[in-house]
Parts: sequence; C-alpha cells; structure tokens
Amino acid sequence: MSGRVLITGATGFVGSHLIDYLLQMGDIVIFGTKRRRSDMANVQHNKNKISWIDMDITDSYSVYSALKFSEPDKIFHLAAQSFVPMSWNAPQEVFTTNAIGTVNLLESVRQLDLDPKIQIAGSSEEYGLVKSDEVPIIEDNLLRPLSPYGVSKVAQDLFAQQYYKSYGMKIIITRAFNHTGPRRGEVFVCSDFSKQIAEIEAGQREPIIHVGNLNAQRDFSDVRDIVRAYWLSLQKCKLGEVYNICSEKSRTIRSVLDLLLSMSKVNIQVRQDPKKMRPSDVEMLQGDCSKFKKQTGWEPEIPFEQTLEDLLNFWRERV
Ligand code: A2R
Ligand code: GDD
Repeated sequence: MSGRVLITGATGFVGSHLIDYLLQMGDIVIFGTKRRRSDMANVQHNKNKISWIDMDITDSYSVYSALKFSEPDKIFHLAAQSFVPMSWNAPQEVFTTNAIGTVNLLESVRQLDLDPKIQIAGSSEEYGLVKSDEVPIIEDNLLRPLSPYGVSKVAQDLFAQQYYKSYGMKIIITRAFNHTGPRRGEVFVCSDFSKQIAEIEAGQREPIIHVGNLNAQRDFSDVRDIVRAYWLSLQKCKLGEVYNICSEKSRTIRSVLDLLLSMSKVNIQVRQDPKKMRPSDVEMLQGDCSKFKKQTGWEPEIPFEQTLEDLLNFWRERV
C-alpha cells in the first residue's frame, strides 16, 4: 500500500486516530496539518512519524502552500470548528472555517491541477430537525440544520458536491454520526461526563455531575471504527456520492450518563446546568448506513460499552 496522504486537522480527535490507523498499514507517506499553536497532545506518540505542515484552513495562501508541498493522492479533510455550541457564539468564524475553508482546499487542488481522492468529513448535524417518520435517516433526507455549525456543514457538503459536478474532482462526502473514544475533546458529551466522573473519583470535585439536555438521542460509534470507515470510503465509494456512517442505534444521553455512572463505584448526584442547554438542540439522530455498508463491506466492531470504558480510563489516567 503506497501513497501520499494529507490529513487536514491532524492534531484533532479523529485526525490522531486516523494517523494511528494509517501508520499500521506501512508504506504510506503521511502529511498532517497543524496550526502554530495547535495542542499536540493527541499526536505526541506519533509526532516524529509523519510530516507536519503549518496551515490555517481560512488562509487560502497557506492551504495552497500545504497542497503544493505535499502533493497528496489522498486527502482526508477533517479540519473544522467541531463543537456545536461554539457556533452560536462565533457563527462567522465557524462558517469561515468549515465552509470557506473547504472552498480554499478544493480551489487549491484545482489550481495546482492535482488529482487526489478527497474525503470530506460531513456530519449528521446537517440533518438537524428530523421527523419521526424519517428515522432511520437516509442520505436523501431533507437537511434542516438547527445550529450555525449544521449550516456550515451543509454548505461544506454542497460545495463538495458542486466541485465534483463542475470539475469532476474525486470527492466522497461522509456524514458520520456521533463518535467518541479516547482523546475525545473534553467539551463533548461522553468526554465531559467521563472527565467529571474521573475528577470526582480522584476527590478533585464534589460528587455532583453537571449535565445538559439528557433527552436528546444520538447514534454513537467508536472513533476507531470511524477512521477505518474513512479509509474505506476512499478505496471503495463512488465519486460525488454522500454516505452516512453510524451504528444505526440510537441512545438517549441519559442512558449514556447511566452507563458511565454504572462504571464508577462512587455515588454521584446529577444536576442540570442551564448553561449547558443549547438554543436549539437536535433531538433525535439515528442513521441508516446500508448504502455505505453495501459499498464497502464495513461493519462497526467495537461495542459502545467498550468505547465508554476506554474513554473513562483515558480520563482516569489524566486527572
Ligand atoms: O484547533 P487546532 O489547532 O488543534 O486544530 C484543529 C483543526 N482546525 C483547524 N485547522 C486549520 N485551520 C483552522 N482554522 C482550524 N480550525 C480547527 O481541526 C484540529 O486539528 C481539527 C479539529 O479537531 P476536533 O475539534 O478534535 O474535531 P474532530 O472530532 O477530530 O472532527 C473531525 C471532523 C470535523 O470536520 C468535524 O466537523 C467532523 O469531523 O465531525
Ligand atoms: N457537550 C455536552 N455536555 N453535551 C451534552 C451535555 C453536556 O454536559 N449534556 C447533554 N448533552 C447533549 C447535547 O445537548 C447534545 O444533544 C448531545 O449531548 C451530544 O453533544 P456533543 O457531544 O457536544 O455532540 P454533538 O452531537 O453536538 O456534535 C458532535 O457530533 C457531530 C456528529 O453528529 C460533534 O462531534 C460534531 O462535530 C459532529 O459533527
């Protein structure tokens, strides 16, 4: 297996696991983008095993330079502002990073006359408001985003489809549903809860866990299954197509909390924090990824209980 792979957003949660996965395969030259002030904790163990390029996706010149330097035959476009609540505080920044950043990437590929396969990391947040008769959600469902983040991802998705149609660029759009696991940013729900539990166990905070909307339902996968799916998407998926990637199971956030609490011996009270409620939350996400499974043969392998246990242990080692 040889080739030159460029990962944008390589220092992030998914990027760090994708690097782990690609390094196991051997003969691949990996380029990862970072920003000058990026936190390198997620990739510390692999820091010297790949080539790093400083790039800000909002700066078209730096994107062009990164492409020119790396000349990839595969691109995984992961760089984004990924935390949904931030998008109400900084909608313009989130849109610029996620949507205009994608235009910068695709334009640079075009202007340099490169011909890589490009995976665009879309999101189940694009579906937003989903009606009960639309579950499980297929790729053709209407997109009714409920956050500026969701809007930015719809714009990214549509730009990618347009670049495929206009220029025949080798683009595949994945819409992953929620995914978690070790190294997940501490603001995301499973990490947020796990970190609080680990801090309580270590006696660093009172035995009260602060939570937001526990009624929301999400379709969770393990990040290690997701990066395997991303790799497969560039091997086997049809160009210009959109693919859901998910577990096809939905759980309430309350049940996720209960599962995590059951993994701890400490008695913990639950308290809702109004600051953690969103102006409009996506209430129900459950995907249908039969299109992706049929095309690639992918199946998720890691049970959710294992994912949560690994995440909780990740935080226990760190607090
Ligand atoms: O914030 P940093 O410096 O650690 O870098 C993050 C990077 N990133 C950017 N890179 C270049 N220019 C920017 N303006 C910029 N803003 C953010 O994107 C980090 O390396 C990565 C995001 O990592 P996470 O927040 O951990 O997200 P995750 O879960 O890895 O999401 C990957 C993709 C995203 O497109 C999400 O929207 C989608 O999956 O769900
Ligand atoms: N973060 C957080 N903290 N969320 C909470 C909490 C809490 O204490 N309590 C309840 N929630 C609820 C949120 O309101 C939301 O309904 C759900 O838990 C999941 O929140 P997040 O983990 O922040 O993820 P997300 O679904 O908003 O977005 C993630 O998944 C998308 C894929 O669908 C992000 O990774 C996005 O970047 C990604 O595109």
